[in-house]
Amino acid sequence: MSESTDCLFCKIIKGEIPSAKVYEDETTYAFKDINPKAKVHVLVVPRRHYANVAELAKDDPAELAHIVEVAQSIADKEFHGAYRLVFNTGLDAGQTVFHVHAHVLTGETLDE
Ligand code: IU
Repeated sequence: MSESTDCLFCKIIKGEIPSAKVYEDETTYAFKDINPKAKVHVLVVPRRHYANVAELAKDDPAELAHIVEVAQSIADKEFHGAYRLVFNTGLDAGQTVFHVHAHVLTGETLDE
């Protein structure tokens, strides 16, 4: 599925809801999380709508690899390449927005 009309992150990607953009290219968009859990907390999302990382990995593994590259480049800039990458998957794992997103946590030393 390429787009979901009720999806918050689809609306952010289209500019219908404002966000603090960090990076964008043809396939991928990155913006600051509104409730940061680290000094730098960025969400990296594919423009195409996939509900979770498993769907993305199955349908477009190159985009998943690209999301990791974008995360790496953010951390290279913000914190000498150190970062935590989290994909919450499923309600019981804390996923609240069902448009796949990588949480990139960086900018400071993280607790274990
Ligand atoms: P989760 O893995 O689905 O729980 O992550 C959703 C994230 O989206 C969470 O960290 C929120 O703070 C964040 N977020 C946002 O950045 N902007 C929004 O308008 C909303 C949620 I709603």
